[in-house]
Amino acid sequence: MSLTEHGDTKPTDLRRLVNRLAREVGFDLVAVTDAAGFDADREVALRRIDDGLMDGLPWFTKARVARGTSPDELLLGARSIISLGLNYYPGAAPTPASGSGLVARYAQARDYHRVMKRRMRRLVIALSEHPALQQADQELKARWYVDDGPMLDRAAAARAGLGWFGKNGNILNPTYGSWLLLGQIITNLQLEPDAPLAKTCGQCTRCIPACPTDAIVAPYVVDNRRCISYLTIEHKGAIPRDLRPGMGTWVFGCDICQEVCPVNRKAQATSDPNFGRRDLTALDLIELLDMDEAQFRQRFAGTPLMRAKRVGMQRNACVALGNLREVTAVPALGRALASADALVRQHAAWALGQIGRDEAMAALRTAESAEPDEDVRTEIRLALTDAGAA
Ligand code: B12
Ligand code: SF4
Ligand code: SF4
Repeated sequence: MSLTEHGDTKPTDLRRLVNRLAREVGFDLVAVTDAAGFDADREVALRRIDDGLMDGLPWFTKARVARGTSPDELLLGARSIISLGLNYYPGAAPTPASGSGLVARYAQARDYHRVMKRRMRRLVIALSEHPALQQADQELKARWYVDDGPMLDRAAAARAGLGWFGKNGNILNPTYGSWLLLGQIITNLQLEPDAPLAKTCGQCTRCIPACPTDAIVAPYVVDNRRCISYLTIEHKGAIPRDLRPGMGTWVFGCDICQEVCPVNRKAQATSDPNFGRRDLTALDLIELLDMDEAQFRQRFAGTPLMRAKRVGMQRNACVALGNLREVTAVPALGRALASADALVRQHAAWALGQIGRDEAMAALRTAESAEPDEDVRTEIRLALTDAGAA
């Protein structure tokens, strides 16, 4: 007997069950779409790769897009996709102390992959153990993905009607705005699908000019290489000099295109204790710059910040300090010029160049003669020119 032919497992009954269980395990939103291929989204994603807009993410390959937009390749016999949303909005935060580095709200939290995957697993187990399904005498098949899987999470959420595509690329929901993390369960269950929402951004374009690095190159199109989120988290090397000033004091991710979004004004704050960690709202940049590996791990283990690694975070701290241009940061940046990591030395040099002043020039000149790395030496020379001009 098929799962849908049994009296207690009609698509509508199952839908109610899925909705109830999803909320019980801790999701704020649940919607369903069928398991047809995401053909139009696949074409868009492949074109983005061809246009170089996904450059910098070597794992975002055409093969991955092809697989991720073909649910039946991910799960044999796939019939439905349960799209899940988790509200992470911590509410209005106190204004960070001057001299702090900003962390995107989604990362002021425990690692959400773990949080969401655990809940999805509980949901699948609860479903499979439910008497309604057990009577149907058919094995429930399911696979679940959050972020790091090949699926296009936003395309699935949009088709399921969980939200709509904003011009900043994010999925917006009338209740939670865009402060949502997304995940999917692909299953062999035949579930009543939802319709996509009929909402759009209308005439609003506010997020596009608000992006300080001009990463939203057209409505719905983000150039990965220019996005602060990419630059601070995923990018491993030197940050292009022309993008550094636009990064302001963001040291992990960026929320600007969401902060300016009018849909987010009425967003409900979460009560989930995994999110809204006040100790991660704004980081002391000098403390971050002075951390050794053990201190870094002790402070950030189990949080998304680990992804950028200590060296990446210290690089970002240098950029933020350069943008703040406070002379009080010169001693710490001087110490960073002696870091074992060339990447940190390179960005410390840039920061000192932005601050200017005699103290910064002196630190740069001392470092120049002893610097073994050619890239860092070049950066020091450019910084001395910047500092002179400042
Ligand atoms: C790679 C990636 C990034 C990259 C590249 C971003 C990008 N634009 O692709 C970087 C590192 C920059 C990034 C940044 C962020 N990310 Co990210 N990221 C991803 C990831 C892993 C893949 C995204 C992807 O497939 N991109 C490919 C392109 C083609 O997809 P797309 O941008 O959605 O494109 C669609 C639209 O353009 C639409 N479209 C095209 N034309 C038109 C026209 C109209 C009229 C309409 C309506 C739609 C439309 O069709 C396209 C295909 O579906 C997903 C997780 C996942 N597995 O899906 C998370 C994900 C998208 N990221 C997420 C988050 C939270 C963020 C940040 C907010 C984090 C932060 N605060 O720093 C920023 C937001 C930046 C931004 N404005 O987009 C969430 C989004 C949640 C939400 N509510 O939408 C996701 C889904 C992770 C998750 N599981 O929760 N991210
Ligand atoms: S996350 Fe920041 S850098 Fe990226 S598109 Fe939005 S405003 Fe621009
Ligand atoms: S700021 Fe305006 S255009 Fe941008 S996502 Fe929000 S509603 Fe859409």
